[in-house]
This record gives sequence, C-alpha cells and structure tokens, in this order.
Amino acid sequence: MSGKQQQGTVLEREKQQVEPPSLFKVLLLNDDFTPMEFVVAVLQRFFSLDFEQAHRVMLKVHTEGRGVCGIYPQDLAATKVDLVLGFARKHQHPLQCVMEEN
Ligand code: TYC
Repeated sequence: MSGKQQQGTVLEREKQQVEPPSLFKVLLLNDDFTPMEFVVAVLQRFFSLDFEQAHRVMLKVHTEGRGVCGIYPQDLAATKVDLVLGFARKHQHPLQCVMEEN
C-alpha cells in the first residue's frame, strides 16, 4: 500500500496547512554623498547583480529616490539590510537600505 491509500480507501488531499513565506523587497534609498561606484559595488556584492544590472539599479535610485535590489523571504531580506548597512558604515557612507513587504 502506498501514499495516502490505506485499507482500500483513498483519502482526500488534506487542506494545505502552511502559508507560503511572505516576501520582502530590499530597497536602496538615494543620498547626496555615497559614491555611485560604491552603490554599484554593493549591488554586485550583496545582491548578485552583474555590473550592468547593478549600474541600472543604482541610476534608478539616483534619479527616482529609491529602487529594488531584490525580493526575499523575511529573514534573508533582514540579513541583506544588516549586511549592506554594516558595509556602508564600515566605509563611512550614509547609504540607507530598507525592506518592505512585497
Ligand atoms: N546620489 C549619489 C551620488 O550622486 C549616488 C547614489 C545612488 C547614492 C544610489 C545612494 O542608493 C544610492 N553620488
């Protein structure tokens, strides 16, 4: 006897019990001081973008004020924000990174 078949009866599929994990956008915010090259490097390093993608996102943030770096489950999004802020402070840049529910 295999799967959900037991003693000649077929059990109904049980209602799904777990919700899919909620996803969060990680965003960079513009400022007047962080160098563009540093932002591009952050996007490559922490969000696995290639140079062209990173440059495009950086310019979007620069011109529109904010831009999405990636979309992740909550814990990973929070970790990315912490890593970016730590890296920016280590290099004494005021770069801001936030997350919001998608
Ligand atoms: N506005 C910055 C400059 O002119 C560049 C910049 C882009 C800063 C994106 C932050 O998230 C940012 N040097």
